[in-house]
Amino acid sequence: MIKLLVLIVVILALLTIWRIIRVLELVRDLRGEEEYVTDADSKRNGIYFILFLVVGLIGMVYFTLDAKKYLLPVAASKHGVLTDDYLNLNFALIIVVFFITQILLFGFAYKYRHRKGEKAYFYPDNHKLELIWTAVPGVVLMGLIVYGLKLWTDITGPAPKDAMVIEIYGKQFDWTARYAGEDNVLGRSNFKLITDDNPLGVDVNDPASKDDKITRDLYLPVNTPVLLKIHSRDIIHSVYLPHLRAQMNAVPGMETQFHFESTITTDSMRMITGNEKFNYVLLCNKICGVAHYNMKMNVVISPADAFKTWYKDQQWVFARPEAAAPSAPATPAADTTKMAVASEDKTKIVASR
Ligand SMILES: [Cu+2]
Repeated sequence: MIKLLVLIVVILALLTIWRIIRVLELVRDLRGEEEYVTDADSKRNGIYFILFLVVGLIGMVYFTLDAKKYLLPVAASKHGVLTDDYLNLNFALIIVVFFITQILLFGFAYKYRHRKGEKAYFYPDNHKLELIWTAVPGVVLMGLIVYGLKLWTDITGPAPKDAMVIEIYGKQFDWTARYAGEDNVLGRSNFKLITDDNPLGVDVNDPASKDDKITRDLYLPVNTPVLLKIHSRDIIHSVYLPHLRAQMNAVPGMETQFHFESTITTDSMRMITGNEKFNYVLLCNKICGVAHYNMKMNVVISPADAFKTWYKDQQWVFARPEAAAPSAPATPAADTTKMAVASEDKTKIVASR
């Protein structure tokens, strides 16, 4: 409310100044003064331009630095570092061009202000200049685009052969993970097979599904290539791992994928950010309904051995009815794992089998 009032006052003040200037102009007209804009007026306006430039640039630098606190911490994946560097390169170029053009724009407005008796120099064209300021930005932009395309092709290209395969399954409004197990092959799945007991529609007759494990949290071993195979049960969702700089839509009826290699464990990231409660997270980044905001999954990145311990403890092996029903939900392993938000959920799901 206060802000609105301040805004109204500022607008009214500007309007008043404008009216006063208009009145002064009329007075000057009535007096029959010849010089409409004097050299002093031009100089004053020129100085205002310079002031605007200085205040504007200081404000721009201040607010840009201030906004840093809203940015994500350092990228926790190999390709994330490259995309961050690429983004920073773009920003660096934009900032340099911004400073040069703004200083020239306002500096020239001051330098070449109107002076009595001076005539503007007629300078209609200069082919050499025009060629330079067309070709240089063109070449720079082409370079950026070609490098960006190469980066994108590498990121979305085939995953390394040894990448650990994990299915990420989205539905309104949660995520489930299915690890491919020892064979590193996900058993077939089909939406027609979805039941309460088989929420991902896994085909139990496919031998590859025998060792699949379904979990509510996403654990990832650090420094290991991971291939996410992404499915949706109902509508379009989007798998978004902001700290890993990874995002891919989850589209019903088709498989999408994204591969990456994490580089920073949850524990290390807690030290880097100085936030003891830091946790990686997988979010839905498509507005998919009323509980979209709550569609997220805990992600833990741990050293390979801690991951193995956790994985061994996961008891939800699919398509093994002969196996004794898991008695209790697996408790997440050793480190990092106060989160285990999904423990309760897990109990429910396991119990429903
Ligand atoms: Cu969603």
